Amino acid sequence: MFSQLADRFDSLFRNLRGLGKITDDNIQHTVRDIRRALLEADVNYKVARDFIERVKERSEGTKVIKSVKPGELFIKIIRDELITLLGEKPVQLEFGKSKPAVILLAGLQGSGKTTTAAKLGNLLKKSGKSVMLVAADVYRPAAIKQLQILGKQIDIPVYSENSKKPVDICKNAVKKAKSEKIDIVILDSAGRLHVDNEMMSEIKEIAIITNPDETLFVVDSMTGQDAVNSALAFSEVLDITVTILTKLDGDARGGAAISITEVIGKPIKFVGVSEKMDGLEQFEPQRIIDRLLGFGDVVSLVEKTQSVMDEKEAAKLEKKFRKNDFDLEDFKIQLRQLEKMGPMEQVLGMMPGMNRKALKGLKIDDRQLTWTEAIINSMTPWERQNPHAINGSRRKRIALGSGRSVQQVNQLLKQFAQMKKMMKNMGKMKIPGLSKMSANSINLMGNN
Ligand SMILES: Nc1nc2c(ncn2[C@@H]2O[C@H](COP(=O)(O)OP(=O)(O)OP(=O)(O)O)[C@@H](O)[C@H]2O)c(=O)[nH]1
Ligand SMILES: [Mg+2]
Repeated sequence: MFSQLADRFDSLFRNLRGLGKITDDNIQHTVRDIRRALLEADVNYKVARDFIERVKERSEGTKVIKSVKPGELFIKIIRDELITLLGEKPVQLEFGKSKPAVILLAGLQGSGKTTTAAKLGNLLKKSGKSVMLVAADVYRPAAIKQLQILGKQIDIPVYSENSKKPVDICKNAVKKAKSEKIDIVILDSAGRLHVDNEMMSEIKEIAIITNPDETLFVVDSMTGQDAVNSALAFSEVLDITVTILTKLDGDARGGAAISITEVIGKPIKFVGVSEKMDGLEQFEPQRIIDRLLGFGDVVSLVEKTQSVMDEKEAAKLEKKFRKNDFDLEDFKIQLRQLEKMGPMEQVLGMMPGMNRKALKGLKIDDRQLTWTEAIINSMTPWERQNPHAINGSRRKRIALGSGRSVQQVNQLLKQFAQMKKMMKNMGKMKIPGLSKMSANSINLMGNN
């Protein structure tokens, strides 16, 4: 997510941390670097300009403060301003009293409306609401079918008609939902190029007729500066309430999307992080920014860990860790849990202080988990408890049994030994236990 910006901030902050004091010179220097980073990430130039103005103003005010760590103070200012830019708190969708509540999705062609409609339906359904999806795109031949397939996957009814009039379809759908006492209706509109006046007036009419509780502007985070223009065009005809950024999983820049918040003055509510039906996350500015700035995302990490890890098991492992009698059997258990947490790069990205450059160098291959597990599986219980005592012939046997090379077995054992050494020191640190454990295991797998 925003990986290019994150990289830039990474090196910027490394320099800042060493600052002895804040001077005009280094303020100039830093804001220039920030500006460049923002522009390269496709942040709208006006937004970037205003942003650095604010940072500059505030950092000038701190020149006189005798801070212990001036660099950290500077970093804090940047963080605060980014939070101001993206919003302090996550926003909530608001539904009026009358049922059904109506959600209208609008956005450019291919921005992800249909997928998001289904993902959102899925999310709302999980929160206990009854949902109806409405196929109001009668222009693209396969559009209705697409929504029907998604609806089936998540077991949500899809309303469609043979009619060629989206406005009528939406009106009828809301009526039907009302008679069936459905809580929420999600209208999937046709994709449009904003130059297309006819379609723009159509969506306007849909909005007038259905009077949506929420009008969501869906935008592909990979679109460049044009995203800002289309956001403006849509906000002229529609009363957009929140923005949804899609395809953040594939995005390296995303700056244009950041700019939208500022330009149309509407917060981001959700982000799409995969094509799958569970790939819609609540947008939480502070967390995203902390991740962006390399502070890690301990909250998400801990939540993720908790969701897959048995608490008792975790406590047991942690204890072993502290006592440093963690063996390869324990390690295997932990690998399984790591596997459940999702792609390794995502997990790693949440760790505080995780150097992104190093992360890139690692070339994390999720198959490593399986391979490492295969090697451990080929060991006898005694070998798992006494990895230091595994001799040459045993190594050969393990390699054969697991289908990996002797070299890979050697590497695993060597790194496990290193990890145990490291653990002695880590035991004294106060990072939430689990993330620490994971950090170790990943270290171990990286070069396997
Ligand atoms: N990786 C990823 N792909 C996404 C995401 N959201 C949507 N997509 C993909 O983007 C493509 C377009 O998505 P649609 O939902 O069809 O977009 P749309 O806005 O409905 O398109 P039109 O109806 O043609 O305007 C599809 O291949 C989706 O699977 C996301 O968050 N991540
Ligand atoms: Mg669509």
